[in-house]
Amino acid sequence: MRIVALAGGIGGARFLQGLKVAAPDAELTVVVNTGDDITLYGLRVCPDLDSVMYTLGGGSDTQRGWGRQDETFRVKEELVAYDAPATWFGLGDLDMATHLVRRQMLDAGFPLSAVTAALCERWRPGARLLPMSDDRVETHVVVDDDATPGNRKAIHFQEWWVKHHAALRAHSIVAVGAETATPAPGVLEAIEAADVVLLPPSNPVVSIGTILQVKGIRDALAGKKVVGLSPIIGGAPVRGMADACLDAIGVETSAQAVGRHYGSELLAGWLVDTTDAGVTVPGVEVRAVPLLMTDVTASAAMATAALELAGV
Ligand code: FO1
Repeated sequence: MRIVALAGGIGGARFLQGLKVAAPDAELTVVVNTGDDITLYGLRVCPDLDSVMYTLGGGSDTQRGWGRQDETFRVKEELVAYDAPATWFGLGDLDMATHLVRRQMLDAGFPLSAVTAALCERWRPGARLLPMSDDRVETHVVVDDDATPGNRKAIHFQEWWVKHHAALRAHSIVAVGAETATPAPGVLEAIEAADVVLLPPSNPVVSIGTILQVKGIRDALAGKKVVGLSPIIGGAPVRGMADACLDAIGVETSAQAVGRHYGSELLAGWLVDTTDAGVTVPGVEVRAVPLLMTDVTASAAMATAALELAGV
């Protein structure tokens, strides 16, 4: 069976661990959001690609959800001592090697998809990881500019998410570059060949939503069986701050609202948690199953339920 998943970072990575257990013989391709990517100190950091790669490769810090296990932050402490900019973003010492290799390959002219494949030679995630695009797409958030009251400014998503904990009201969220970006090599072909496409419980706005903005991806999904899993349980995001993102696009933070936001154009099936049993999405088959990814067994059960709902 050929499965394609569109994934963001932490929630997506956790679900994919369960999917690998639920469908060990499936050919799995993961199309990963790159809108969170940020350039710092000349290094290109790709949080979602790295979260998926480390998590499926067995090297992630399962507590933090991002970055490496057994990580240290000595370089970061030195950057703080130099009062360097952006030290609010915690670059770990082990993680740094990934960014150095990526920077070197990008500078040598390799596209992000080739860099990702090279990094996965080491981590062996047990799935093919594809960036949604080799073109630069960066999510920026429009917030009030306190320096000039009444004016607004756009800040990088990571600054909003990590430095400000998404506490600044987001007037809009813009995937800069999405309008001209093209899908990375293999993305459209993988979707075309898929028996099923899954939308893990990633952030529906800045992860799944960003991937869907890359030209051609939404159209490629039109003819496919797509099943999604709600990242919202009982009116709240399971982790992260998807509610702040949903507010920015005027979508209520509920399993029903997110399902309807994706809509029947995209979804054939929508899995909600048992807390949200009774949710309806016009034109979409909805089922209620436990959606808390407390461990890989729980994630595997969710993945099985999603594949069953897809009828594969
Ligand atoms: N998230 C944080 O909350 N604080 C950090 O300092 C931080 C550093 C970081 C470094 C590398 C990386 O790949 C991810 C990192 N993240 C951090 C997580 C990141 O902001 C999120 O994983 C996604 O961008 C949002 O899904």
